Amino acid sequence: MNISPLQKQRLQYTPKLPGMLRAGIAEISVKEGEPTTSVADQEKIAALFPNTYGKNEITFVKGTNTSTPKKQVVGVILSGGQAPGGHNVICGLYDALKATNKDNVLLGFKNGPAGLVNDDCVEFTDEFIDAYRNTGGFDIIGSGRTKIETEAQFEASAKTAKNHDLTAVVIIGGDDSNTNAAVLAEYFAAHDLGIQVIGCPKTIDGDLKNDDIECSFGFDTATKTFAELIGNIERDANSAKKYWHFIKVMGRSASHVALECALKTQPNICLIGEEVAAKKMSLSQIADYIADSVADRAAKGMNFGVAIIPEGIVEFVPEFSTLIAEINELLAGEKTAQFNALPTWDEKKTFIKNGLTTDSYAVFDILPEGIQKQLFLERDPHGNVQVSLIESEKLFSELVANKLAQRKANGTYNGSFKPQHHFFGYEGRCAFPSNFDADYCYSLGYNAFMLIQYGYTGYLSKISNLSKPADQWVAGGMPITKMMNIERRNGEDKPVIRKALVELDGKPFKYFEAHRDTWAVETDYIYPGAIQYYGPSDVCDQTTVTLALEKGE
Ligand code: FBP
Repeated sequence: MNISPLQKQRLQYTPKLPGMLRAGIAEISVKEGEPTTSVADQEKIAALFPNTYGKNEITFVKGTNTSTPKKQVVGVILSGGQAPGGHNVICGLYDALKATNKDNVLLGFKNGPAGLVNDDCVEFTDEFIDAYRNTGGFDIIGSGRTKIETEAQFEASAKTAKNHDLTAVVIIGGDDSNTNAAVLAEYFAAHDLGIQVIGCPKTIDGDLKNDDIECSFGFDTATKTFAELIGNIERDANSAKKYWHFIKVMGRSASHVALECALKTQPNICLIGEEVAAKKMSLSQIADYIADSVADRAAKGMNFGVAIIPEGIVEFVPEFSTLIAEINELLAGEKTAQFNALPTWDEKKTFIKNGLTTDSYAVFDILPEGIQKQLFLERDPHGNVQVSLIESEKLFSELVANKLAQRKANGTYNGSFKPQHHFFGYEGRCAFPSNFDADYCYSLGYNAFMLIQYGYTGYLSKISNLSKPADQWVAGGMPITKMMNIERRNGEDKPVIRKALVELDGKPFKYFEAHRDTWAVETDYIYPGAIQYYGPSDVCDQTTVTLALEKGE
């Protein structure tokens, strides 16, 4: 196989482990901490997870390994969207498993949780694993978004586990997948199957974090990749001095990715969905906010700029969410066919006008026609608007153009506004993991095996103290139920891991808030450049600005 010189080098990279995991398997001991309770709805969560709720937090320490020797057959699953470092979780898991007992077996279930349900797996060997060390992507076994939630799926999973004599399953995923891990752990425990389940926190979106989990893996590499591209665009904007760049970045629900990119690059504008929702901002207010920066800069002779837009922004705009809900109602059931049968866009618009409330139609009416059509054409299998496909970078640049045209007409603006559009998401999800993600992921996997070896189930592999050098990281585990609460999902109360949104009183947002007015009118860009894998530690090993600010550094 032909591989790039960088990949060749990265295959040789030795990921760093937390200090307490470095002495070798024989010298990893466990220290039990306090019993845990869920973040909310304690009674309900305890009732739903009678076998796995309330367990103790645990930390690994240097000391004699007192785990019971037993042959382990572990299955691993990659779940949900790709995130840099997933391969290293599997490598860390494999290395710890084989170092404990060379007869232990690691199976990779293919294409997400469906691989466990359908019994589709592969056995890892040294040669297989070695080809994926420190590489990006999830192609080692593929990923998928199937949820194991029906009785039939649980039974099929148990059957697969029995077929292979599995002793444990490791699920590498985001909030939904780890919720699933907790449910599966409870199912296996309730049926006395002797199969443990351990989760690992993954998602580039950064919204799986809390007091225990300092960050999800992949966030560091993805934001570094996007920030490199944004910095390059800033430099182009500052060179050509003729374009305003509207850059949408991934992050389906929370705006952590946008905020981290802004902290790294100091653009003129960065929208934060959580703030838009808290201030109940309308589309028109947001457009005015951006137009103010465009006009102020134009007045200083700078007809260029950079605006970062989080992927999930429109769902945070209250009037837009109402519009989406009304459209979903309007096209429910048979009405989609009726709508599709209308031959012209004008007739479709009349149908829409008659079906929406006056307020929602007013919001619909100010949208560019391309976006209006997107709202009715791009629908998911349940008939709902696919909000993530809305080109919000184009939506906002067009709304801003309209505002500027009005300002030009009343003589308050006299600049030139030429927008360019970008969407960064897939560009960052499979990058070679940064040293941080390579080390963090390998540690998460290695640690997951230690949790298995010590008999824990329903736990998340936890590595903390992450803003410090790796030898000071702390390895341990936390019951997944500790992160859970009850939320309404598809009309039902469900136990789920609480998603972490950007906190408006948190240090990262406060820092951004204190500086953004200056960034809006000055050209105070930072150009982060490409991720560096070799060289001085302050260039290669530092993690995110978000984490540094959260830790007060
Ligand atoms: P996860 O939550 O599964 O980690 O995925 C997040 C994400 O990368 C989002 O940022 C993005 O909206 C979504 O996946 C895209 O999903 P898909 O790969 O199905 O297009």
